Amino acid sequence: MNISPLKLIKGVYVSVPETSKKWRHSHGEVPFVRGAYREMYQRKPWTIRQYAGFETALETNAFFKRSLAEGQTGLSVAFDLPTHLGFDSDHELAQADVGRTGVAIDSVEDMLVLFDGIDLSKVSVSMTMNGAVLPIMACFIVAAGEQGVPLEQLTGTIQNDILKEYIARNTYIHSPDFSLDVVADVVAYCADKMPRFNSISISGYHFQEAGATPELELALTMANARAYLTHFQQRGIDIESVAKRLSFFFCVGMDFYKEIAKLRAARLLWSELLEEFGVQASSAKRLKMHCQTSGSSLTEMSPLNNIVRTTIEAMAGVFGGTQSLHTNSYDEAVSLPSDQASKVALDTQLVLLNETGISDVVDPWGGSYMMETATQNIIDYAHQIQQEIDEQGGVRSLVETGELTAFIHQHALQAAIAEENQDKIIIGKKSDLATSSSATQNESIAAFSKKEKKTINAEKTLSQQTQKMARLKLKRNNQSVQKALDELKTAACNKQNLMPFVITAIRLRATVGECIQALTDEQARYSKPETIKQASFKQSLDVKTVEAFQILSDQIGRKLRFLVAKVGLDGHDRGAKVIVSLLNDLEIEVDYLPVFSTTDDIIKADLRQHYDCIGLSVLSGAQQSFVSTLLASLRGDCPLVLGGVIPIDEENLFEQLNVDCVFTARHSLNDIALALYRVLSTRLSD
Ligand code: SCA
Ligand code: 5AD
Repeated sequence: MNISPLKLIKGVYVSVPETSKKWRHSHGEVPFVRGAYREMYQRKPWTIRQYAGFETALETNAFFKRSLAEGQTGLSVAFDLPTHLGFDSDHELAQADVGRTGVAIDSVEDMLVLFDGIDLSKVSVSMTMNGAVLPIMACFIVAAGEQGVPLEQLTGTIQNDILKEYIARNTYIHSPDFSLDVVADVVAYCADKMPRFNSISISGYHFQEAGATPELELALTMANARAYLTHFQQRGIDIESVAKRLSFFFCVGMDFYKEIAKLRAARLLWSELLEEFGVQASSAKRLKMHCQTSGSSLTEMSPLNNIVRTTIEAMAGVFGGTQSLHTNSYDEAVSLPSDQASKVALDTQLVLLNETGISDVVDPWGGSYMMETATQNIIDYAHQIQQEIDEQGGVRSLVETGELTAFIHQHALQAAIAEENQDKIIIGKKSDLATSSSATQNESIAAFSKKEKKTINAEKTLSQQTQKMARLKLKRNNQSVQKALDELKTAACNKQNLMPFVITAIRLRATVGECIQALTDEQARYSKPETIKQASFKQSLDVKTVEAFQILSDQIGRKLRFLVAKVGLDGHDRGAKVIVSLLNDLEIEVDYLPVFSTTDDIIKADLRQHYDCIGLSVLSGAQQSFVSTLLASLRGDCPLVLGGVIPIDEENLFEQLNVDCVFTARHSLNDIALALYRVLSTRLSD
């Protein structure tokens, strides 16, 4: 793929494109550019839907109730990584990650606690679940049933968007073919039994977080939407009957005008796409979206500035006509939201809604020369990307080759270069290791993060979940569970809709992990090919550092050898891959262990290669556990550096553990290169 980002929006615009005259009256009507509904927020404000989840269902339930009492109007569940990947909390690969980046759900018993005292016939619930979508949907359905809420009354959304998992987010379990059938099973089941439930949330958010520009985010989301429709059609699903419940999810970043234009363009593209698929009813062609402000736009330094960023992004979401919105917390780059930060994030929406008058006008940017031109440009760009994807064999094949992932990563590299060269300025993002003012600033973030940072009690969560599962297994009828799981396996072999089988198993108290295990027994877990594009950071790097590496390598008479590893279940690999590209530019030989590697994999790789340095990337908060395990078995003379979301107040701890350097988003590439050089030159001269 080789299309450059759009060069929008600078200069004076003197006219609107002809096409935009056609959508002048499109608020509430095809092609919906000006809004999904005629009266928009005057009739119903957007849903304030903050994404949240941590530790056990009990803790998250209390948080949900508090948020609803404080003015939130919908719920959104963040599951922990083991749940995403279909591992029960007692699985050995799950241990470090239980309850860390979301709530741990092992069985319907947890789901019952999660919604205890929350009336599921009244509150709509979004669940960000993709890999383990079958057992999680089943837990929700069974829990609602046991709460006395009939299926047809349930409102909410299941993310159920597996294509973007392969492309960017990495919580997939099965092969693409198998997974697409699972997506279709859920969509068909919901259309049949849960008419008020949105059966998919086709997501672009994660593309932008992984590096895509807003226009690329939209183009890829629409390409995925087309791939789903094609697949549903092949499966014999009537598109007309499911279209109304296919919803969307976008990121709103800091490129203000472009983000508004993107959301307007999205509605036209979807209505156009459904027409192509023969959908008749105009209400089915209405694109409904959730938006979330951009996590990756926020900085670790000067965290209060993030409130400003999030407010601006939220405004773009509202100007763009979103139906539902999450505003990120200002401590994003340090930890999960603290209580205070989540309150500010929620209040940001309440202020916009109640104090500003912004929601009084439908599509306030409509008719602006600039906005109409930008909207048309983005529509054209999306068509161009679709054409290129088609020419290269379509989304499904580009997912399998890793080409789309690589294309997004190329944009991430361009962004990293722009930041390094200061072509793109982000206020207070980088700390220059050499200057004393940054030392003062580091102290102030350390103080900030110590005082307010949310801490996860991972050990307690793990032990409570493990005990709860042991009790569940004692109480249930293990024979019936086994029978239900066997039937699930058979249904999978016969390509039946798996939803009813999983619901039966979950009702009998099978665990999430057992249901996934039944499926992976038939077909092993999928691992995707890794392709990492090469940037050229060289022009941005300090010549002296580049030369110093060269001299070091000449001195030892060979190239330096590094291992970069993503450890644990955390799928965020944007940063790790940028580092691989940086090391390549420094003429270092790099091996990359992709997402889901274990500390054992690292030790084994090092036994074979004897690396000059190992870099570990962790964004899930589980760094202490991984570092301790790794250091217990790693060669003492091998330098270890750590990167990711590492709170600054933990740095001393890692120093004591003999971690050579800790890097986070506040470090520039030049800082990282220089620090690595210092580590290596000291170690190699020892
Ligand atoms: C709304 N309605 C209106 C109206 N506005 N009717 C007339 N005039 C108006 N102006 C009606 C709708 O038709 C609907 O009724 C009902 O009111 C509810 O409104 P809604 O607009 O559908 O709102 P909501 O229920 O909130 O649904 C929004 C949406 C849904 C459709 C987008 O899919 C959703 O809530 N998505 C959230 C997804 C989410 O939270 N994802 C988090 C991802 P009917 O239903 O009768 O039509 S977090 C993530 O992935 C983070 C990253 C990570 O990696 O972890
Ligand atoms: N609770 C609250 N917000 C979360 N995010 C991710 N996990 C959680 C959670 N458990 C938010 C962060 C992140 C984005 C993808 O979602 O803002 O950047």
